[in-house]
Amino acid sequence: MNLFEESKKYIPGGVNSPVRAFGSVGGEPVFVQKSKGAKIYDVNGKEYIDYVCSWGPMILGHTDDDVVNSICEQAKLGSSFGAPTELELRLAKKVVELFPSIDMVRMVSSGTEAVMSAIRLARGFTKRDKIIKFEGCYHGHSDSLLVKAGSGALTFNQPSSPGVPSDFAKYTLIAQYNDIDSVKNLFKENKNEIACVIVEPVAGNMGVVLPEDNFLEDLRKVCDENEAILIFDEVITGFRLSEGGAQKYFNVMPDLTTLGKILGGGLPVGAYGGKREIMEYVSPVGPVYQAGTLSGNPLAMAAGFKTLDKLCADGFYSALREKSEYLWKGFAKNLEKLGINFCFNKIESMGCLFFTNEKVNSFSTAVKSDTKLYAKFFHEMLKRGINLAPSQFEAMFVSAAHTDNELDITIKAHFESLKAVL
Ligand code: KE4
Repeated sequence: MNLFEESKKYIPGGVNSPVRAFGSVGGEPVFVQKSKGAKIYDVNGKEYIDYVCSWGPMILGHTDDDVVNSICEQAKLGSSFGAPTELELRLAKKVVELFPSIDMVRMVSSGTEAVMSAIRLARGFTKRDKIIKFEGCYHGHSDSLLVKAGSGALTFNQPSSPGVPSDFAKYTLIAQYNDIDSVKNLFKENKNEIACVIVEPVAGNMGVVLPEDNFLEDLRKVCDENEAILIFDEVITGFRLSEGGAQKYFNVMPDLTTLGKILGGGLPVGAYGGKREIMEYVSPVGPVYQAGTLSGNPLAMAAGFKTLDKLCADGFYSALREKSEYLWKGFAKNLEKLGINFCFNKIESMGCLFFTNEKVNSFSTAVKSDTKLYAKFFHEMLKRGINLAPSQFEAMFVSAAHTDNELDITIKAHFESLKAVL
């Protein structure tokens, strides 16, 4: 039976998240059956060295023994109670300990839910309706944020989704990443009407685009000047760039932070947190309502806590950085040997090869990439057993489980694949 054909009869596009459908790279998606360390195995037993890492969460590598044991132990005690548990308190305290700007945190079940809640909170707290996001940044699929979004929305060339009433989308103002003047102009044109600015401190959904020239510091300043809330969407960068995310890495403090992915260690978890004064505006303490049947789910709390516990071990990030730099250097040597000057953006253990010779530091430069050439490269790498994101506008991730040998195999495959497509 062709699983994809069969799935398409029961699940829209045969997938539970659009970007998995290989829509922009063509061909049939790999159906994964199991995983271990840096490897995933498809239903035919073919193995791949994985750099999707479930879109970020698997920073320890797949099926980490300690994380699996934590989940199994907790499963025997109960998977969901709909009541407070010590597990969620323990994880909340860990997040507060690790994230300098977070005094309090609320657990939810996805990054989308975290962002949706943080936006509602910012609007409720400031009593303003408008928000600023950046073209090409993706913050999940809640209505306010599906305007000029990145990730799958960009991949399928549907950055603004049907189904979002224009009356609603008009409250979402669009600025350009790394262009602080585009933000200042919006504040000037919408005086005292903007509740918040939401930004990916490192953009990971238009490929990887790094903040430049004090962009984050300037955002902090312009939000202070306009008494607007600065939200760092750290669903990708949280626990990825450092144990305290991008805000610790760049030492720029937002008012609210959204988290997900790594926080759940592979189970569904999102979270939003920040200054006590703002967070106490959330029900049941304050008037802004937000709730969730499986929020703080015991299994997810157990997986998340064990994951954070392990990435806080001495030397975790320096070892991960070393692995990542080794891979990035291998890629750079390949490009040099082949006389290619494509733009490769990277920071710590996340990176992206843009199929364009231009420096990519904005949405407009990112979309100049040759997505057809990326698609060919993607399949050449897949053929060689390397699993990359099936879209030019995503990031690749290195995990603590990638061995030197697997990195060498990847560097070799990268050279051969580029040679084959160019
Ligand atoms: P989820 O609702 O998918 O857990 O999180 C939404 C989200 C929020 N913020 C950022 C910065 C994100 O990157 C995401 C989700 N990321 C995409 C891939 N870049 C998820 C992959 C998918 O949609 O299948």
